[in-house]
This record gives sequence, structure tokens and C-alpha cells, in this order.
Amino acid sequence: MSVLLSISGYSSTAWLDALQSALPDRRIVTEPASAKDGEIRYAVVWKQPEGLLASLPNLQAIFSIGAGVDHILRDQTLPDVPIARIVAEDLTGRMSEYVVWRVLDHLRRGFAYRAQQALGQWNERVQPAASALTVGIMGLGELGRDAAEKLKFFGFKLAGWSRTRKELPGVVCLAGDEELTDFLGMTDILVVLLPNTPATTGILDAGLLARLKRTSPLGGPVLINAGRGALQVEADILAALESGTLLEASLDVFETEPLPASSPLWRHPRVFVTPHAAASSDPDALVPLIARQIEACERGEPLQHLVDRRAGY
Ligand code: NDP
Ligand code: OXD
Repeated sequence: MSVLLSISGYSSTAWLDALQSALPDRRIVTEPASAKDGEIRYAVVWKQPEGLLASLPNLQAIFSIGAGVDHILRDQTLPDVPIARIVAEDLTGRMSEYVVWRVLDHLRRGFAYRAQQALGQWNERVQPAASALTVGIMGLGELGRDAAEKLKFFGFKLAGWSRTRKELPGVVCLAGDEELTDFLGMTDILVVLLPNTPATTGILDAGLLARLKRTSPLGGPVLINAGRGALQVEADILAALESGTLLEASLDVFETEPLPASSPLWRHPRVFVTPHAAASSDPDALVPLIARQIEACERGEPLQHLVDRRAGY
């Protein structure tokens, strides 16, 4: 039995080493040995080449090295085997760090003070209390729920929006398209932790941004997107920043990644760009979890954190 590691976009060496030491008795390969490699039973992937997984006749399960699986599901030829994603304290903790970092930077006027420092200006800005603002989180899954819990500590009011209704203490939980307008209308800082699915592609457009609360103590609503770039319409975000519909944005994900040098987002004074790094997948932390899943599968036990292909996440 062998395990295929197929990672595009960045180096796979650390994943290969970690997989080999977590599964010392298994052969880890980065390419099938032949056109129909029957030895490969498991695939650990990030943006695998289209058709690769369909060519493996004995494939039993696919593992994403991240929380998202849109990079797997875009392959139209995907074989009908279970897909498991990452749910891990390490990844969740990193995302909550990012969310808290960005929310606090917007609250404490990071953009204004960095601009002032560059000009040597001493000028205290209005400092709203955290409790005067509502952080609205789109996506109340593993990541959204943890981020809400951590933001609670600072005293923010919290709202959340998901596909199916949730009940979370201290969070006003709304659900479904019919409650999206109410959710947006109470949100000063919008944190997006949605997966990319056919239902969420392009959801962060002019119409949505215009429905955010208009009376923020910060002077305008703020957008923080660490979900997926395909959720956002970048031209609409730029236009909203210009018109005052949006005060500031922190973006970790983009329509095209890496973000092209020509994108005005790089140079916008009220946009904070990170290179899809809100929550990096650390092979040392995540591979042992994947290895345990493979061992469980070999024992005939059910896999955890399975993807619902119909829902797309
Ligand atoms: P989960 O699957 O645990 O949660 C997804 C949440 O989104 C759920 O609350 C779900 O609703 C909600 N949702 C999905 N579709 C819709 C919809 N159409 N309308 C309303 N709500 C919807 O995922 P995670 O929290 O683990 O991860 C979320 C995403 O974060 C990943 O898919 C990935 O894209 C992104 N990510 C980004 C990283 C980065 O570094 N930038 C790192 C890791 C993840 P319900 O609860 O009803 O199912
Ligand atoms: C993920 C990611 O989905 O890193 O985990 O984007």
C-alpha cells in the first residue's frame, strides 16, 4: 500500500518528510508509478492536477492538507471516495490569532496611526470601546466559532451567520439567505470565514457591502476576509472603499493568487494584504492527524471530518 502526496503551489518536502516519519511502514510517493497505479490507496493533496485521482483504481480516501476542499472539488473527474479535511487545534488557533489581530488593528486605528507615523504626526484618534462594536462572522464552522469565542474576551458584541441555524452563547446567530440582511445590518466589522462553494462564490459584492451597518463608531464598516478569494468581487471592494461604503479591509485571500503585481489592492492605503497566510497548514502539526485517519481507515473504522460533496464543504 502506498500514499500519494500531491501538492501544487508550494514545496512538498516538509510534508513528504512528515508523512514518511508518521507512517514509517508505508511508501509515500509524489507521483503514481504507472498510468493506473493500483498500489496507491490514499491521497494527501492540495490542488492536485485534474484527472490524477481518477487514474488510481484502488484509491480509498482523499485528505486535504487544509480546512478547505474547493481545491479538490474543482477536479471534474474526482472519483467517488470519501474526502476528509483538516480540523485541528493548531490550524484553528492560527486563524483565531489572525482574526483577533486584524479586528484589534482596525479597532485601534492601525491604518491611521501607520499613516501618521510616516508623516511624523502626533494626533490621538477617537478610540471606541470594543463593546461599542459588533463583529459579524460569516461562517460559524470550526474556525468561525473559535474566533467568536476569542473575540468575546475583548467585549465585542458578536453576530454570526451560517447556512443552518446555530446556538452559541453570547452570539446573535442568524442563518440562511433570508436572514443575511439582518445580520449585515448589525455588523460593524465583517469577518468572513466561509468556504468557497457554488452558493458563496462572489457573495462579497457591492450589494452585500452596501447592507453593512452605516453607523459604525469607526466611521464606516470594515471587511476582513480569510475564507477564500473567490468569495470576493475585488472591483466592488475597491469601489466601496472609494465611495465610503467601506472604511477599511484586511484581505488574506484573493480572486487570483498570488495577488498580481498590477492589483490596486497592493497599494491601497486602507487595505491590509497578507499572502493567504491567515492560518498556515503546518505539516508537523497536521500530518499526525492525517496519519491517524489513514490508520483508522486501514482498520475499517470511519473517517472523521468528512466533506459533504453536495454542499461543497
Ligand atoms: P466549516 O466547514 O467548519 O464551516 C463552514 C461554515 O460556513 C459553516 O458554519 C457553514 O454553515 C457556513 N456556510 C457554508 N456555506 C454557507 C452558505 N451558503 N451560507 C451560509 N453559511 C454557509 O469550515 P472551517 O470553519 O473549518 O473553514 C472555513 C473556511 O476557511 C475553509 O473552507 C477555507 O476556505 C477557509 N480557510 C482559510 C485559511 C486561510 O489561511 N486563509 C485557512 C483555513 C481555512 P453550517 O454551519 O450551517 O454548515
Ligand atoms: C485551508 C487554507 O483551507 O489554508 O486550510 O486555506
